[in-house]
Amino acid sequence: MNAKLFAAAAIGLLSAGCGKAADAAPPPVAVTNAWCRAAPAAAPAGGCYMTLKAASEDRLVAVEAKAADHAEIHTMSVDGGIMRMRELKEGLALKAGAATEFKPGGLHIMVIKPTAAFAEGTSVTLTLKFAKAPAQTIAFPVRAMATGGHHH
Ligand SMILES: [Cu+2]
Repeated sequence: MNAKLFAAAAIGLLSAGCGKAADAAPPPVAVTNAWCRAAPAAAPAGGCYMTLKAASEDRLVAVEAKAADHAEIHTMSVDGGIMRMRELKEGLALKAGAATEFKPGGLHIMVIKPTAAFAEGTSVTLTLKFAKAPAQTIAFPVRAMATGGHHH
């Protein structure tokens, strides 16, 4: 479905919610491989990653961070040889049954002005909000960049 149509449909459902019993909420979106990348205490922002899989078409609409100013959903792309990040202000569409991977160099959650350092062994609590599926609050363990994979 077209993303804009989908968003409009979701808003329509919300505003039509009074009066009759709501349809049963879809099952929670499966969240796996959640982690945040370790960063120095003075870092102005930190990156967190995960894999999302929704049973039915949905949308990640927002992420909330307790111990930070706020969090944003970002993509990263190479533009003229320069890596650029862009905020997905309308969230991210999730296709039914398809895994969406957030990873360094691609989709990520940007935690802005964290109040505690992203130190290995700690975790970062984020709440994922979806258009249809119930919100989920998850502790993202902090890890150093994975070794053995891609090196810069
Ligand atoms: Cu970012």
